[in-house]
Order: sequence, then C-alpha cells, then structure tokens
Amino acid sequence: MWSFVSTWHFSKQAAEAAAEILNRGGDAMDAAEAGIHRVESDPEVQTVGKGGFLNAKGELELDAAVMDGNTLKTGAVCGVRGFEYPVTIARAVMERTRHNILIGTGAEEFAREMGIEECGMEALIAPDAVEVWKNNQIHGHDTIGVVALDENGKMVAATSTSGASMKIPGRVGDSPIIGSGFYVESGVGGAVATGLGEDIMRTCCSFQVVELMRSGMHPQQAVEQVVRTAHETILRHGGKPDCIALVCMNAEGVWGAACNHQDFTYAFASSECSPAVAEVVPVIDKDT
Ligand code: SD4
Repeated sequence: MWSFVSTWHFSKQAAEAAAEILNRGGDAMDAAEAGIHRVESDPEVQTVGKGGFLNAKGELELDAAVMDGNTLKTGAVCGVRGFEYPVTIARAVMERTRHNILIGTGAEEFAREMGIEECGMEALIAPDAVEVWKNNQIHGHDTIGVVALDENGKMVAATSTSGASMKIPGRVGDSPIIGSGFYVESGVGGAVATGLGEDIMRTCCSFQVVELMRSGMHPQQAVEQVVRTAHETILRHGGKPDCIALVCMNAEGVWGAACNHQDFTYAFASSECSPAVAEVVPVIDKDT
C-alpha cells in the first residue's frame, strides 16, 4: 500500500509523477522529489520554482526542504537563485552533508560542487512575474508540500516555494523550516503547510499535526484542530491571522486537509485511487 497527498490543485501533476514511482514499489523520497520537479519546472505555477513570484528587488529566491521519516534527517535550502530544482539541492544537503539548512550563496556553491545543474536566475523568471513586480503588486504565495508513504512504510515530507511575493530579499518563510512548514516520522505520520509563513512559523503547525496523529487522532481531526488553534492563538495575541492551510497523512496512508480561508485545494493518490484534486471547506474563515 502506498499513499501521496500534496498542497494545491497544481500539484496533481506531482501526484501523477509520484504515482508512477510508487506504483512500481519505488522509494517515497524519489517519488516526492520527482513530483515536486514537475511543479518546479512548470512556469504556469506562479509560486514555485520557474515562473515564481519575485522579491522586492525583482529577483527570484527559492526555498525548499525534504525530510526522511525513517531517519528524521532533513535538508533545506533558503533563498537559492538560479537553480530550477531547489528540492534536489535540499535532498543533497540531507544526504551529503552533516547540516540541515544551507542559505543563499552557500547553498548555491554547494549545489555547484554537487554537480546540480544551474540555469541562472534569468532563465527562471517569467514575463508574468515581472509584470506583477513592475506593478508593485503583492500577489500572495503558495507552496507545493507533499507527504508520501511508500510500500515499505517509509514516509517523506518535502516542500518547494518562491515564498511571499515582494518579500524583502533574504526573507525565509516556513517551507524550509522543520516543524513549521513540514514534519514527518515514519510509523506516525507527516504534515506540510502552505499559507503565510510568518503565521505558520509562529505556531509550529506541521509538528503539532504529527504529534496529534501520534496520540491517535484521525488525520482530518488533527489538521482541523491545528488550523483552528493556530488561527485562534494568533488572534488571542492581538494578531490578524493570514492564510494557514495544511495537509497530512498518517502511517496507514489516510490523509487530511484543513485551512482558514476559501479556495484551498489539494491533490492525492494512492495504490487504491488515481491522482485527483479536492477542495477544502475552511474550518474557520479568516475573512469573516
Ligand atoms: C511562505 N508558506 O514562504 C510559504 C508560501 C506559501 O501559500 O505557501 N504560501 O510563506
């Protein structure tokens, strides 16, 4: 039995790529990486990889992470420029260094040393993203986050994003931060987040979802509880919650999804069902 869940409708292509690997008994990390590659190289997706939203200086800075639920090893990169597949650099950080996170030029230099293909930042910048930047529009942010379970029971979480549009250069969101944007432990479960990183980080959302699943809570109840609690905690401390959305999966391959805003979608696939997309009804609505 294998299972896969990922954030946003645009990740259906990731579910398809992952399904090809998981269906033939492949590894959850290979499936997660291959799935995310599809989205990173799709210029139509304006919030991940090629075609992603630009920072305040008109540059494209990318964040990504992976986590292996068998070993609890993680690798992440922040603010990487000129590489089409930041998730692959993140995987190399996990597999080939003794560190968890590399940033900016250090991450880029490491990627070159590892022989990871570099295309230059210009090749990744789409005309639409330049238009948005020229008009000084803050156009939001979305992350692809995936949780995969393979036939061997190995669970993996991975993320990739261009982060918040018009961000201050050097800004890092939740997506490459363990426990906030992603967390996974084989035999327990995994979770990934999308939304405004500043809010997701304050409330350590992904780790909390996994801990609730560890206590035996159903994945759907766990994500709903964490979204609601994060939202209410920010409110209680005088903040105004922005978008918070999560998907998760337990060790049996059962997934859940929850959000505090309209229009959140996710993709899923498993050994029992073909890749498909579903829309989530907000558990609480930040706009009402
Ligand atoms: C960030 N959480 O950098 C990411 C962006 C995102 O929906 O997922 N937005 O804050």
